[in-house]
Amino acid sequence: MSFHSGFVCILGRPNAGKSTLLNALVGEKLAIISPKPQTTRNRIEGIIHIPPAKRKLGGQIVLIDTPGVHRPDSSLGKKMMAEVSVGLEGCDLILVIYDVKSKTSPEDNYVLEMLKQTRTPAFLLLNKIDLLPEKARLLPILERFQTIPQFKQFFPISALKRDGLEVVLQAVLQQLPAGPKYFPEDQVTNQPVRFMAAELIREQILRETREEVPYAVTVRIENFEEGKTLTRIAAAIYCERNSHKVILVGKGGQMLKKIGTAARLDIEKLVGTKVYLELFVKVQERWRDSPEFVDEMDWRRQLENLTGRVRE
Ligand SMILES: Nc1nc2c(ncn2[C@@H]2O[C@H](COP(=O)(O)OP(=O)(O)OP(=O)(O)O)[C@@H](O)[C@H]2O)c(=O)[nH]1
Ligand SMILES: [Mg+2]
Repeated sequence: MSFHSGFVCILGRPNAGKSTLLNALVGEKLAIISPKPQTTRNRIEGIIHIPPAKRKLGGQIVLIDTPGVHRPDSSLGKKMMAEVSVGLEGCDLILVIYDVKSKTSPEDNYVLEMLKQTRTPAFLLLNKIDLLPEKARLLPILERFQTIPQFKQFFPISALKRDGLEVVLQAVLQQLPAGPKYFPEDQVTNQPVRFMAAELIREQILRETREEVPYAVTVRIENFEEGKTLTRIAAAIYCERNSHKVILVGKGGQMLKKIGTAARLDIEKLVGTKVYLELFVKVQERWRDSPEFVDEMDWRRQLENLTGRVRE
C-alpha cells in the first residue's frame, strides 16, 4: 500500500482547541494548553507516524499548530499572526477547528478570510462535542459553514476526549498525496527542548496568574546544562511592570516557588533527568510593543543567531 505524506496546518480562533488537537494526534505534549485565549504564540510542528495496517493507509503527517486568529494590537500580536501565515504557506491541507460551544464572533470571519486567501483544501473540525448535550445542536453550525467550497469534509470531534480522531487521521491521509517520509520515525517535533522548557514554565504562569499578567509574560532560558542525571536550567521571566513582578514573586517568594516546582516536574518528564530550575523575574517595559524584543524571543531566530555565530 502506498505511503502518503504532507504538511497540514491547524487554523482557528483563540481557545478553539488547536494545541489540544496537536498533542492528541501526535500523542505527546508538544504544545502548552490553557483555558485562556492566545496561549500559543509560535507555530509548533508535530510529526505523526502512521504505520500502514489492514485496509488502512500509512504515512506521515507534519501537523502545524498555530496561534489563535485575532486582530493584533501589539508587536507580539502581529508576530503571532505572521506565524499563522507562515504555517499556512505551502501546506497541503488545512484543519479549521471550531469550538461548538463558542458564540459567533467577528473572529470567525477573520479565520474564513485567511482560509480563503490560501485556496488550500480544508476540513472543518467541530470540536468540544463532549460539551454538547445532543448532536442535533451541530446542525445549525454545519449549515453556516457547508456552503464554503473549500471545506471538503466535516468532522465532529472532541480533542480533549480523543473522540473522532482516528477517522480524521485516515481522512487526512487520504487527502494527502503519495510522498516521502520527511522525518525519521523517532522524531515527533523540531522544537528545541529548551524552548519547550520555557513554554512549560509559561504554562504554569498562565495557570497561576490572571488578568493582564499572563499576557504580559514571556520566558527565556538563560542557561541550559544537560548532565547524565541532572539538568541545570536558569530561566528569566519577563513581565512589563513592577506590579506584575510583585504578583509573580508573591508573598515571601511563594508564587515563584509554586510556579517553579510545578514547571520543574513537567520539565523532568520532558528531559528524563532530575532538573535544577532557577527562575528570575525581570521587568522589560512594554516589551509586547517592541518588534525587536518580540523577535529576539523567537526560538527560530535565537537558533539562527547561534548558527550564524558558529559560521563566523
Ligand atoms: N471540553 C473540551 N474542552 C476542550 C476540548 N479541546 C480543548 N479544550 C479546552 O479548551 C481550552 C483551550 O484549549 P487549547 O488547546 O489551549 O486551545 P488553542 O486553540 O490552542 O488556544 P490558543 O493557543 O490560545 O489559540 C483548554 O482549556 C482545553 O482543555 C474538547 O474537545 N472538549
Ligand atoms: Mg494553542
